[in-house]
Amino acid sequence: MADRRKGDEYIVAPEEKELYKQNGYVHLKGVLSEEEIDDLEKEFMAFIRREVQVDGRDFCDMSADYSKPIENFSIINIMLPSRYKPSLKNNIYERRAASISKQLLGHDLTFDYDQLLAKPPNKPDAIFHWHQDLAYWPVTKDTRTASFWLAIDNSTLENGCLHFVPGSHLEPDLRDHGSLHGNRDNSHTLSSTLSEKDIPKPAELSRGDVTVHHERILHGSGGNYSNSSWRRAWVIAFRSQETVKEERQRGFTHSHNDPLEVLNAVGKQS
Ligand SMILES: O=C(O)CCC(=O)C(=O)O
Repeated sequence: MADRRKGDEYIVAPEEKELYKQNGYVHLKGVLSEEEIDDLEKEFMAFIRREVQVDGRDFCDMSADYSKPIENFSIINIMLPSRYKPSLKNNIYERRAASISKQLLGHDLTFDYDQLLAKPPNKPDAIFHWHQDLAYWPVTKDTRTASFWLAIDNSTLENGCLHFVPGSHLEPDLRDHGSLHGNRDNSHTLSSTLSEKDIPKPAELSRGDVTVHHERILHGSGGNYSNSSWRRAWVIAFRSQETVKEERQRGFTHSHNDPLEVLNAVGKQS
């Protein structure tokens, strides 16, 4: 595996590029070394222990509404860790992800946002509902996205690994999504449903592996049934420079504290 990592680069094979195109996601092994993951894990846990200040709804539970007490969270979701801890900017994961995003989608791709997601053990209700990422974002002219999902723990069926519906990114229209808890002021979470034809595939990952997924692929994950294992993931999304600029002009930063009128305008063209 080490030969695919070359400093800040990670070499993507031609067949992996093809898988991203055809299936809407690709599993890349060993993007981070054990040592590199150890460092990231320490940073991750400082957020979980609330040693880094995160404002308001940027520390939330994606499986519940905003009234749930923090100590009972089932999917701990921390938005924009590198905004709250600027020394995380341009870390080794971000640099390798930048290299991969350029190989998959082109040189104009740039960092858009990052996010930490953790399911503690024994959380069968840690369900991340089916969705397409683009349903969460304003629709811009150029929607190209490489969304990275880095496994901090081995991610398994038991502890609630991601599932993707291969090929769903090729559908011309986004699926219908509804607010899981009535409206965006109760919770950030949107939810869609599978049709009979959808065949989700689990993405079981080893610590240090990533999946990279397309903005239109239908995906979600189940609860954590393990009584010992966390399921922690570090997400970074790369989008085109033009799109990131347009998002910011519209006041959309991926913070869950963005104004409600901005959040309610998602799925609409400017
Ligand atoms: O971690 C999960 O279960 C869901 C993550 C997700 O939806 C994403 O990274 O786009």
